[in-house]
Amino acid sequence: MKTKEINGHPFVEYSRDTYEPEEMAERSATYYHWLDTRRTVRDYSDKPVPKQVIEHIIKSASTAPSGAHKQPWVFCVVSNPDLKKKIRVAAEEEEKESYARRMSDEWLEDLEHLGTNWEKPFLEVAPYLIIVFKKAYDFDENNEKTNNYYVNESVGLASGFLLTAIHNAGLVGLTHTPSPMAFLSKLLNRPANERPFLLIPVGYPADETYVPQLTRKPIEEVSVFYD
Ligand code: IYR
Repeated sequence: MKTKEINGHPFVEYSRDTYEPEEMAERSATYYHWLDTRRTVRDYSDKPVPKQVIEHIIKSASTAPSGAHKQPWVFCVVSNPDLKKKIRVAAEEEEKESYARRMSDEWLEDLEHLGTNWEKPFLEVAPYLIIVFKKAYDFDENNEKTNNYYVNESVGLASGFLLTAIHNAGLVGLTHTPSPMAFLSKLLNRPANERPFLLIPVGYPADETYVPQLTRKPIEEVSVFYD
């Protein structure tokens, strides 16, 4: 392996498989069609999922790029039934208040076609809840505060990687955002530098699962090419 130094830091030579245009076109099309079969699912089976699968999914998420390679994320994995129940009870308490009073009429109307409400049975039924925390700052080996950069972008990317890894495993997930999320810091005993970012139940879909009939925006609507 060829190496060199930049600013006194080690670099290793990198190369990867590349493809001729035809194969590239085929691979990118195949990947798109596969990724397009991912759906947000709210109905879960309680069928167990091997812990090793969850570990691989988290390792995949943690390959995401991050500001200054700080990897400012922590994935809390909850399978303990008592803790799942506590999370469900606390989330539903907040969601009840949100749906009844905190969300605007426009917001509630925008959600109607998704069929969501304050009830969150998946928080108990799904075998795993992955709660993604962002690290607003960190500590070095001397316990001095250190900075993280582009934390939301970084943790958003890692969460995207997490969702594709879940899809790849043949499992389903849901980007759940109970609001406010402070109860998660408390129930999971997280330190002050860690802030809840997303709660993602992971599992098999329920035997009979329905998702809203959605279409995705066509490429013309989501891109601008400057040739
Ligand atoms: N957090 C609530 C409400 C909700 C908000 C949006 I924006 C959604 O896309 C879906 C739901 C809930 O989880 O029900």
